[in-house]
Amino acid sequence: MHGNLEIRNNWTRTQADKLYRQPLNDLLFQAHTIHRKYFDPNQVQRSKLLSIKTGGCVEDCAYCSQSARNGSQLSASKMIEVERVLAQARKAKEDGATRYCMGAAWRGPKDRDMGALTAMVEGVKAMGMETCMTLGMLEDDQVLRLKDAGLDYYNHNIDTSERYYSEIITTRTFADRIDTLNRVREAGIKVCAGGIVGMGEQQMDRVDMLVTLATLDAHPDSVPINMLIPIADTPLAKVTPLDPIEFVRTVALARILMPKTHVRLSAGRTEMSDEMQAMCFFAGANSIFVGETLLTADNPTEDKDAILFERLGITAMPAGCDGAR
Ligand code: SAM
Ligand code: DTB
Ligand code: SF4
Repeated sequence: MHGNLEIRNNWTRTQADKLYRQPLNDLLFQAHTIHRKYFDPNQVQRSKLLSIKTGGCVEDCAYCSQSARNGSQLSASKMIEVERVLAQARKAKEDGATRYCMGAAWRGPKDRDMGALTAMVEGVKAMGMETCMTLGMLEDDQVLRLKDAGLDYYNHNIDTSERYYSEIITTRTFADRIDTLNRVREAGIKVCAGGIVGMGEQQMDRVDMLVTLATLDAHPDSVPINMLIPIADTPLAKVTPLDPIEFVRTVALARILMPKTHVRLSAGRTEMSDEMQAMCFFAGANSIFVGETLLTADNPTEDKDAILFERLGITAMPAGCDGAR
């Protein structure tokens, strides 16, 4: 437990549910008040993603373009060479990204991949950017090798509530995800863990997902909130889109439950209006992915984001600054 009463690991579902359902103006006011207490409200951190191994994944995540078990047409590729990753990272740095996130369509890395992965981490760090990887489940020795290479963050999403999890993924369990998160945190790598909304879940699933994250032994350092990007031929291709106000409520609740965490407005921004994104920044989102591709799906162009930041008076969080007050 922390000394500060606002930073709590003992949130109950009832408390969180009450916060989520309060009148929107009250929820936004409360979230924004907390946001400005802990962060500069006009600064947003920018991360850049690269898919270092695309498609052909053995897992059956119902939302994902990269699962070999879904009907999607994406073909499997091999892991890309270290030098190519570093060349892309250099470009991202020139474009203003402060964190470079490398993602692979794996259930988990194989030991034969570890040499290349650690070389990527070392190379990107040497450029002065923070490093993040998302590679699926990790064993203890793999965590240690990544930590030794200097990995700053590991992204591993719980994706939804424990209750709804088996509707979305059957090839691994919610507990498997929590195990990897605990291993990563115990090794001293910063944790990035969030989920996806708009997958046909109930309001209580969104609340429960955030309560799970906020009651881990320590709050994740960053929490990505993804809006489902419906991918053709996947089981979730035709799911009814989520009311944008529900998305904003989810961001606001994440901010209230985890005051010092970077809340990332992640996948799905191409379908969001500028006004909706502005509401999310007011509600406490203070990080985004930049660049026109996420892993496989579209994201707003740098130019479009630059105009949005200009209109909102938002500036990019400088490198090496976590934006905290
Ligand atoms: N294979 C690794 C894993 O699952 O942890 C890493 C890559 S995986 C694509 C990273 C995250 O992207 C997923 O956990 C999910 O939260 C998010 N994601 C994947 N497809 C998405 C989609 N269509 N819409 C929104 N978020 C998505
Ligand atoms: C996260 O929570 N969102 C990012 C990152 N972590 C790895 C990935 C979004 C993927 C969106 C779908 C795609 O590009 O295929
Ligand atoms: Fe594989 Fe990750 Fe996609 Fe699931 S989300 S199918 S584990 S790449």
